[in-house]
Amino acid sequence: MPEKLKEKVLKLFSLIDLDDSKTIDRDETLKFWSKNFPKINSNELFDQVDKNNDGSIQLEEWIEFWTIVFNSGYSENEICNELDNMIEGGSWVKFETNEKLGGKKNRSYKREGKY
Ligand SMILES: [Ca+2]
Repeated sequence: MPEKLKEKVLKLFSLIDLDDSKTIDRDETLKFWSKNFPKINSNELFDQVDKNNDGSIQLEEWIEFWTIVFNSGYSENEICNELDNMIEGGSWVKFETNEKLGGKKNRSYKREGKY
């Protein structure tokens, strides 16, 4: 990930992470978007980023998500503009990532319980 992009990714994280615990939870996203559809924006963020569904987003999970977005064909400028917008309190952007495809593929190859 380019350095300029990573800076913005980290900046947005630290703005949401009010108590500086290096994790983001729903209380924090609700506060972050308190004047801008807090529930909708929070749900959309957690839907996309909280891959292990534990209700909090670790810094590693956050960086991993933006790496996936960057690898999904969005330009650095596009993502930086959207991050700037969110840093100013703008709504969560639903990026289309290649994740779903990968997810399906993984599921069909799952061999749970076979061995
Ligand atoms: Ca936190």
